Amino acid sequence: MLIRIRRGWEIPESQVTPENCFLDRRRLLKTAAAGSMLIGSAGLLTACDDMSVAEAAEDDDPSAKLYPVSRNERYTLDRPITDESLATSYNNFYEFGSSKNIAAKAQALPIRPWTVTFDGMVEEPREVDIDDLLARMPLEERLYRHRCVEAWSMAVPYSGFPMKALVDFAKPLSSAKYVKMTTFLDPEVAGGQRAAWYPWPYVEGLTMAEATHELAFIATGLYGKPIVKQNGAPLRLAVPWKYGFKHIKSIVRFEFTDERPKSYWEVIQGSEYGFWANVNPEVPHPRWSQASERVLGLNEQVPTLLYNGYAEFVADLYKDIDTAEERLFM
Ligand SMILES: Nc1nc2c(c(=O)[nH]1)N[C@H]1C(S)=C(S)[C@@H](COP(=O)(O)O)O[C@H]1N2
Ligand SMILES: [Mo]
Repeated sequence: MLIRIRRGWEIPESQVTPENCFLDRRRLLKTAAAGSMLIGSAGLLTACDDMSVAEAAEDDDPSAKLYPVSRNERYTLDRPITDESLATSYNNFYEFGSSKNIAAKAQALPIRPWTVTFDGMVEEPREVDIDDLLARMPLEERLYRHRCVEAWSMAVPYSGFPMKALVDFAKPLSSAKYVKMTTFLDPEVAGGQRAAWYPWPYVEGLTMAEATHELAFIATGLYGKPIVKQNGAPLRLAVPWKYGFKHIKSIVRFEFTDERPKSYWEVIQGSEYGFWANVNPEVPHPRWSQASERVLGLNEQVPTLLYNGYAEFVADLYKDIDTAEERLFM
């Protein structure tokens, strides 16, 4: 018998599923196309009918046919899913500017063809086309909380695959200690990259233990569709126990190394944005408290949880690290 113990932060699934019109509608359309439609669908369609723009855009994306994918129920939320319109219009993506309002500018990013490079300490370096990679990876959907270091948060359904599958595919040498990830560099399409005082391209890093942890996820979809450009198409990182700036977008390279990479924000201001960046309500940012967060859409302040609520999954990763030496929460 399978006994599942509900963790402290979990709530009944019924409180999050009503947001899932996007899935219901897509299933409905597929059923209709197959000719087995029952009456009553018109009302359902109207109820969930706010996605025509996104649907038009996905017609051009060769990965659109892969989604939606089935949800992995292991990862649950303690709050409703954030509205898709909010999660795709309130973004941090400095390549396209330092405001939250970069979605329109991000549409200039060409996402096909898109080549991902695996190199550094690997058996053999290789370059892979994103659609070939997607075809080889085990796609699933996960509901994850996202906590920005700026003390706002949301809850989103990512589709994608465990980063462990990607690491296995890359075949790193046993001497590799870190994976360094790099965002595209193209100042012609990304106006922010013309600002020479930022250390472009955006870089992030994880230890091998973090990268192969079950929660580390490569998101290639969002709300049951290919991930949109402003959220980091065609592939971005999701490590929900860490602050949002670790979630590097539009990745072109995974390099395996035995040297700890210095990440983009660490170069800009290392005293405020460190390598580890694990969420901890008791460790304030030098300029503000991290004790609570503003939940986007609810406009409600809720207490922030240790490791963003994922302590039961990840605390063990850090048990042997000397906190006098390493700032795990900054
Ligand atoms: N390449 C790149 N990745 C990035 C950023 C960025 O500016 N450039 N911003 C980060 C920050 S601070 C956050 S909070 C998240 C925001 O992701 P979202 O827009 O999908 O919510 O992306 C992260 N990834
Ligand atoms: Mo962030």
